[in-house]
Amino acid sequence: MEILFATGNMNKVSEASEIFSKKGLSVLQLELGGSTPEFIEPQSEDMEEIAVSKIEQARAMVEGTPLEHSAILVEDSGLFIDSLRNFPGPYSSYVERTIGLTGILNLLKEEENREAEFRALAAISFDGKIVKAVGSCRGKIAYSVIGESGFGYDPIFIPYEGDGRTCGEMSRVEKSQISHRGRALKEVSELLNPPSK
Ligand code: ITT
Repeated sequence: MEILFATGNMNKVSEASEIFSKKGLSVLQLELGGSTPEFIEPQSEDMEEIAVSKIEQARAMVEGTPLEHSAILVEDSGLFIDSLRNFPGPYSSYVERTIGLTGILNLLKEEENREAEFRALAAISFDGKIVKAVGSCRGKIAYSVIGESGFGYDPIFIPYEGDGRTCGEMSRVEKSQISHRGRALKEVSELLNPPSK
């Protein structure tokens, strides 16, 4: 079975491919007419609302095309920093594009509490149903940008379940084992294809 991932982020597609391949499922980026469709993300603090809205938009886009009956995956994620009262949270994309990683480090310059959490909500629509799962990963914000792997906030996030390196210093496989997205995608893949008892 093939799953179409409605995302503009190829790093997410690679991470999902890695996880779903273990279930014998392949993941491809959803493309229509040779390009990745643009979604309107509702300004909401509720990740589930954002994910469901993306699924509805994607389903409407594939209607009447050869992809109409394909399974569609969406995922919404963000970085929630304790001392900033969960900022940037649902605004993580915007904040990354505007003030960037150094902007976040500047906001935390005098702050000793570096606790933070990545959260993800993954949802798959297939056969008229939607299955959803959440995942989180706790850690702390580094004092500088370290590492060139991954994407987004990876070079400033040190997961507690790691060995002190940032996610930006980890391989894709290492990150997926403990990451918010790894967990949400693994769970949603199990709901799709429950292990035989
Ligand atoms: P979509 O097209 O799937 O929406 P996106 O990159 O905009 O792709 P999100 O809105 O889910 O994804 O991500 C919100 C922000 O959080 C964005 O700035 C990402 O770079 C960042 N982010 C999400 N997951 C991350 C991860 O695993 N590591 C580092 N940063 C991450």
